[in-house]
Amino acid sequence: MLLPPIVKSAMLLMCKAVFLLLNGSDLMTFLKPVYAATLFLSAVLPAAAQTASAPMKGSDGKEVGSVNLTQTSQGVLINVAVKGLAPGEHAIHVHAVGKCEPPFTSAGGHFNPGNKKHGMLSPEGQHAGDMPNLHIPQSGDLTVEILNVNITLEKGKQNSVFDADGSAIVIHAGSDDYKTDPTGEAGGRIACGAIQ
Ligand SMILES: [Cu+2]
Ligand SMILES: [Zn+2]
Repeated sequence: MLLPPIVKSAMLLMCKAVFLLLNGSDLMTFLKPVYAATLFLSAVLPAAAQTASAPMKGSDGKEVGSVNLTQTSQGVLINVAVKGLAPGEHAIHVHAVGKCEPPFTSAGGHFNPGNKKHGMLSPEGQHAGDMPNLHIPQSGDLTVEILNVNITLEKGKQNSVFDADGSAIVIHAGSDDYKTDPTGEAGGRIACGAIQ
């Protein structure tokens, strides 16, 4: 019983409208089970892919792009689209707090629910929020996709980015050396977006 979400929503809306119009009339005896069945179906049918986003702002408050996150069976697929950044190598991480106030120290350290050390080159690594560097071309604009297998968008899980204080995507002035704990020596924070 696979219905596209648009059909599900339309069915539900129609039933809700009829429910409101005819509530109290004799027809309700017939319609109530239909309404109940529709509610039941909308609860048990598979939901659309879970997504989230992080609008990225520079330290001057200007928008520098956006990050879109999609839950997959293998982890979270992260689409990063930035513009006007300094060309070169820049670290990008998921940080522990969903708060982006310049100079973005408000976002806390790297998202690290597993209590690991920083970096994929560390034997005790890595933080769940650690990811490969972005290579910004001369134009300053870059769109790239990253699969992070260590995080989830599912609330309630130990490695969920939607924990009590949220999480943020942070881009740094320098590159991540993938080994220096706890920051990867990536320098200052040039862009930040709270995941919502
Ligand atoms: Cu970072
Ligand atoms: Zn880290």
